[in-house]
This record gives sequence, C-alpha cells and structure tokens, in this order.
Amino acid sequence: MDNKAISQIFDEVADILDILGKNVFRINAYRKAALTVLNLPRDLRDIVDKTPNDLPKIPGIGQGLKAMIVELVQTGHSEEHEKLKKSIPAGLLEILHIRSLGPKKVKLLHGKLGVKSVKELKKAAEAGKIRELEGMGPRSEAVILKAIEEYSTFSPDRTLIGEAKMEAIRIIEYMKGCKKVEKIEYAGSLRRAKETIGDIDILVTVKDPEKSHEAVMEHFTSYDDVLNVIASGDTKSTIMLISGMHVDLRVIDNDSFGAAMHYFTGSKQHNIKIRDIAKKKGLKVSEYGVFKGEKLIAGKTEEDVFKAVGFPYIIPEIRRNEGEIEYALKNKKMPRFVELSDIRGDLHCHSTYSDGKYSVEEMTQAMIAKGYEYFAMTDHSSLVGVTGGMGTADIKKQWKEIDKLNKKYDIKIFKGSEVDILKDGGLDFDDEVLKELDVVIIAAHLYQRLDAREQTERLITAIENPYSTIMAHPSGRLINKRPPMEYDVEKVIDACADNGIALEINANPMRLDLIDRYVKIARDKGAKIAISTDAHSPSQLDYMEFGVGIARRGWLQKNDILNTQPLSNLGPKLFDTSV
Ligand code: DGT
Ligand code: CA
Ligand code: CA
Repeated sequence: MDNKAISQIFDEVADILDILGKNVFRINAYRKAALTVLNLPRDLRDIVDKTPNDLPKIPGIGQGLKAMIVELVQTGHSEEHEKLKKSIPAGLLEILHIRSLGPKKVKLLHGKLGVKSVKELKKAAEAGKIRELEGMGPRSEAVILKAIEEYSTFSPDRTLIGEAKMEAIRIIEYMKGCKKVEKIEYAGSLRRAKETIGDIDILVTVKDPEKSHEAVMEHFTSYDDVLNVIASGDTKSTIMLISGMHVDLRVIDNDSFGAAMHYFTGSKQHNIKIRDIAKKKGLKVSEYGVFKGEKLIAGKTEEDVFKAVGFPYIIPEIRRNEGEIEYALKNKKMPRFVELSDIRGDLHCHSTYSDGKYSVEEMTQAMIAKGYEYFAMTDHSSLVGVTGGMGTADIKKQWKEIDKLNKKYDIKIFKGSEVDILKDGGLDFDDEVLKELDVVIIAAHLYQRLDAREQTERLITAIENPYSTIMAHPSGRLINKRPPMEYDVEKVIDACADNGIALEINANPMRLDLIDRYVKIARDKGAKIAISTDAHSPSQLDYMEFGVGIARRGWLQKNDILNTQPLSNLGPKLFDTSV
C-alpha cells in the first residue's frame, strides 16, 4: 500500500467520522495526516520496512495513526477503518463523490430524509424534499440533480492511466525477478493508451515451458500488493491489488506471442474486424496465430500477424475499428505517428511563483535533465486566487530571473503565463504585460458552468485576443470528477485554427484534455497542437508520455505538434513560425 492509498484511507476515515458527527479534533487529525502522508517525499513502505525509527520523526501524526500506518503497510488494511466502514451504509460514501456534497450535507440527508444511496438521493431531489431541509433551497436541489447527472457519466470503477501504468511497471519489474520469465509485456487498454483502464493485461513467455508455468504463477500470486487471488490456473491467473485494480497474467507459447499480443491488446472491435477480413481470405486469426487450414502461418510477432492478413503494422493506440483498418487497406502503409522521443520541449509548467512546489531554477534543471531544448515557464495569473497566482509585479520579477537563467543554462526558457479567461472573454493581465510574453496560455478555470452559447462566445473572444497563443486543457474536465464545459467545440476549434492558436493536449492523467476524438478534428481543421505536462514538480514532467499517447490516438504526426519543432523553427517568440 503506497502513500496515496494510505492518504485516501485517512481521508475516508475522516469522512466517516464527520458523517457520524464525531469529535472535530479527531476528524482534523485524520485530515491533516492524509495531507502529510500524501506530500511525504519518502515511501511509507520503505520507512516501515527499512527504517522504522524514522516513523516517529514524521511531524503532525500522532501515535495511534502511526500504528495504523504500520498496520496498513504490513497487512493492506486497518481494523479501525473496516469497523468504521461497517458503521454507516456503504452508499453514503458513494454520495460523497457527488459534486457539492460533503460529509455535513450527507449527514443531513441521511439523518432527515433517510437517504442511503445515490439512487435514493435522486428520488428525494426529484420529489422536492431536499429544498425543505435547513440550509438548502430549490437552487441547491437543482445543483444536486445536475451533479447526480454528471456522476452518472463517470466510471469510478476504472483507473486513470497514470496510476495503472505505475502499477503495471511495478509488477512487471517484480515479475522479471522470476528466473523462468522470458518475455513480458502489457497489452489491453493500457497499451492502447486509453485514458482510463479497466484491468491490466500482462503476457509472458517462459523458459522450459514444460515445467515453468507453476513457478511463474506462484511468483505472480505472491506479489506484495495482492489483496486477493481471484483465479489461479496454469496459463492464466487474476489478482486484485490493494489499490483495487485487477491484473490478468497469461503465459503464452513463444510461437504465439505476437498473435496473443494482438488479440489481448484489442480493442475487441478492431479484433473482430480483422478476423472477418481474414476469414474472407480463407484465414483464421486467433490468440494462437494466423492459420491456413490447420497450418500456423504467422504468430511470433504482431508484424507477422498483420502481414499474413495483408496489413501494414497498425499502432495499438488507433486500434478501435474507427477507420484504421480501411485506411491501412487503402494506403498499404501507415503514417509515422508522433513518438515520445520527438518531443523537444514542454510549453506549460508551474513554479513557486504560483502553485508549483519548485523554483524556476529547479524546474529549469529538471527540463534540462529531460534533454529538452526549450520550455515555457507559465505560472498562473492572479485570478486563480486560491492557488496564489502572479500579479504584474511578480511576473516582472520572474522575467528578470528567467533572463539570468537563460544566460546561465543551455536551454531556452520562454516567458509565459497561464492567463485566466475572465467572464467576458477578457484576459487576466494588462496588454502591457501580455505583449512582453512569449507564450500566453489562455485557461478557463472559473465560470465553467455558463450556458453553451455564452461559453462559446466567451472562449472565442479569448481566442481572438491578439496576444493569445495556446488554449490550455480546452474542455476543463477532470476525469471522473468534473464534466467538460458545455460549448460548441467545433466552433472553438475553428476559431483556434483561424487565429493560429494551438490547442493543448494537457498530459496530466487527471485531465488528458483535449480528448482523442477532438485531437483528430483539430488536426483536420488545421489547428496546431501543443502537448504539455502542466507540471507542478519535476517528477510530473514524466506525464508527457500520456499526452503523446492521446496524440497518437488522435492520429497526430510529428509536424502536427508545436513542441516537436526545433528551437530554430520557433523563433524568439514562440509563434513566429509556420509549423
Ligand atoms: P479495459 O480492461 O476495460 O480497460 O479494456 P481492455 O481492452 O483491456 O479489455 P479486456 O481487459 O477485457 O480484454 C483485453 C483484450 O482482449 C481486449 O481489448 C480484446 C481482447 N478480448 C477480450 N474479450 C474478447 C472477445 O470476446 N473477443 C475478442 N475478439 N477479443 C476479446
Ligand atoms: Ca484490460
Ligand atoms: Ca483483462
């Protein structure tokens, strides 16, 4: 169990205590501990296992909670937590996921109306019962109904790709510790770079197939983070991790590995279509290979499989039966899609000048460590008050710092800002500041719930501002947490294309915004794309791979993207360019 999981449990305990109306100090102790644990630079597993004497040194966490940390690390659960969970209806914790509802309101709804689940909540709201409660009214009732509707579009049982990828890498590293394992790869939706992942699919080949299956499966089911072994067989096992994720492991024959990779990478729709086309040619495609009659004619590699059925290699990210098969048949050759190694800079990041945790110099060094030629320093403007943005004096101070760093280091730092879009479409810096900036990222953090017509107009006004350069996270959604803003997306993309504004693919796994479908539309309409991490710390620069995944899902090639260009193509101001 990692720090994040432990932090979530502390938060959940605080929520339950809050719903139960328990002592505020106790509730706050859990809340504070949740934050401390989340921001801890060291992994708690490491501390508990290797240097338990460091545990008492963590500030702000009492004795009892430290014991709970040890219990969580060593057993994967806590008795106190389990006991508390049983003391309230399970549906109440689910209601907490609905926007606008915290523990206090959940307690009220449960206490006064007997609401125990999202379904019952909806019924109560529709019956007009919520408006009658103290502190509520017709407006809060309408907000709750809208929030329930949003919630129904989320899939809370799916994991964000960032988290799933980390779990997959960890378990693959662990499996490599088993001497019998030869090849090991992940397949499924993770390989297709889908934004959320149902379960992780891992395929292996083994040495001495006759007698190794058992050892490999034994190793797999003994993994540290296993909560349950769901199924355990000779060629396939499924485990459930402490994080709640399921992992399938399959042992595959060497001669079938490519066919199995193709089959288990999916998508299912893609597989079905390929199989149908093969059938018309008198071939049979399965997870074991491509067969002509009884004879295996391909299976070792995915390339072989595609070739045997008459296809060029199709990258996993676009295997969705959404035109890739027709394209491949018609053109006999696929485009070369953008790759992570094509990225030469990052055009959106934060420092201590706004809500980042690291100085401009530390971010600069991190960008250099990534091997980048350039990056844009883009702290928030002041309107995002909660996060502490920059006023005019702050940004001028930052420019001086950037000038110095540009001399000191061998990387180009663009002066930028993530400038908030005001309600009327104006921007949150004066022109005097905007005209000095190399990169003006326009971002709608506030007023996300205007009606669609007003929102479209507002965004287009900001896009038409002559100083704007990139539109940040265009939909504003947070996956499984906040729905996208409502507006006419195609009109906004047209405005970006017409005004030379790049649309951002925000690579943060919580956002992945623009979505793949609109990436493709933006490209077709001739708009530029920037893939940016929006990093608030050096480690978040690694998010770039998820942004590139979305770009590939949207069929982008290197030259569709701004930050694949060499600095010499970008000019002193980012947009003196015709990429
Ligand atoms: P997920 O786990 O929901 O995020 O999505 P996937 O695509 O990883 O789906 P999963 O784990 O159920 O199965 C992995 C792949 O196996 C899937 O993408 C395609 C293949 N597959 C699974 N079931 C079938 C099936 O009934 N027919 C065909 N043709 N392929 C299947
Ligand atoms: Ca899967
Ligand atoms: Ca699966």
